[in-house]
Parts: sequence; C-alpha cells; structure tokens
Amino acid sequence: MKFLVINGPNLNLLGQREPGIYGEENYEALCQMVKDYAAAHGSTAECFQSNYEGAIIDAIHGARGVYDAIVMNPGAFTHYSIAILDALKAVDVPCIEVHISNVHQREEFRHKSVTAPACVGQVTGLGLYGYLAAMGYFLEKQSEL
Ligand code: CA2
Repeated sequence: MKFLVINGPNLNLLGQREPGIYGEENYEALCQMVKDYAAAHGSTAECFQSNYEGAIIDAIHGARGVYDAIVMNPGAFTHYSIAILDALKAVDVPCIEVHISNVHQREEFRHKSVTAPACVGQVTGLGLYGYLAAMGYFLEKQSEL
C-alpha cells in the first residue's frame, strides 16, 4: 500500500517539549518508524507535516489517486477545522485519525473531533504506536477498502 502520513500543527516539535504527554521521540524518528513499518509490509509511507491548515488541505487533495490510505494527526485542527473535514469528505482516500495522547483524559475541548466523522476510525492515547496501529488496520483490511 501507499500511505500518506500527515501531521498537523506543532507536531514538528515532537520530542522537544512536553515529553510527558507526547513522548521523547522526535518527528524525524516518527517518520522513520512509519517508513520502516511500511517497508516491512511491502508498502511505502510518505510523511507530510505542516503548521498551516491550507497546506494540509492541499496534501489531502493531492492524495487522490496517488495514495491508498491516509493516516493523519491533525493536531489542534482536529477540534475545529471544518475545512479539513470537508477535504477528507471530498477525496475518496480512506483516513484514520491518530492522536498520540489520550485526548479523553485531557481538557474538555480536546474530547471533540470535528474531523473524525470523515475517517474510518480514530486511534487515541497509544503514543507513536497509534500510527502503526492505523497502518496495520489498513494493511489487514486493504481488500475491503
Ligand atoms: O495527542 C495528539 O496527538 C494531539 O493531536 C496533539 C495536538 C493536540 O492539540 C491535540 O489535542 C491532541 C498538539 C500537538 C502538539 O505537539 C507538540 C509536540 C511536542 C511539543 C509540543 C507540542
């Protein structure tokens, strides 16, 4: 499979701040991890990170006909970006939403995802493993997508 792994705002700072919430691995390590996992399963993964909503929307649009699945952590956009929700609905590329932290154990405003309704499912609170869990699901279910 061809995976596109999208990370939203501030996730480029992984490993540099708040390790108690987001762990100690940095963004580059995350990308290497998903690429290695994909390769081990006869697949590829491209990583994209942006702090800009429009750039993320463009990446989702660009996935159409190019990638088989999107694994996305929209960061804080999760909680309010109708534009990202609409972009996911506009393309026929299945997406799983990932959150490194358990958003349900955190502030009330993080409990709501406006983007998850356009996703196959959501993984939250499993740390960076959540990205692999999402990819594993797609690999397992690819014939049904
Ligand atoms: O748990 C997640 O993965 C989140 O999507 C992370 C977002 C947050 O707004 C969501 O509610 C939950 C924030 C990402 C910030 O990433 C940082 C990483 C390291 C240091 C500082 C911020």
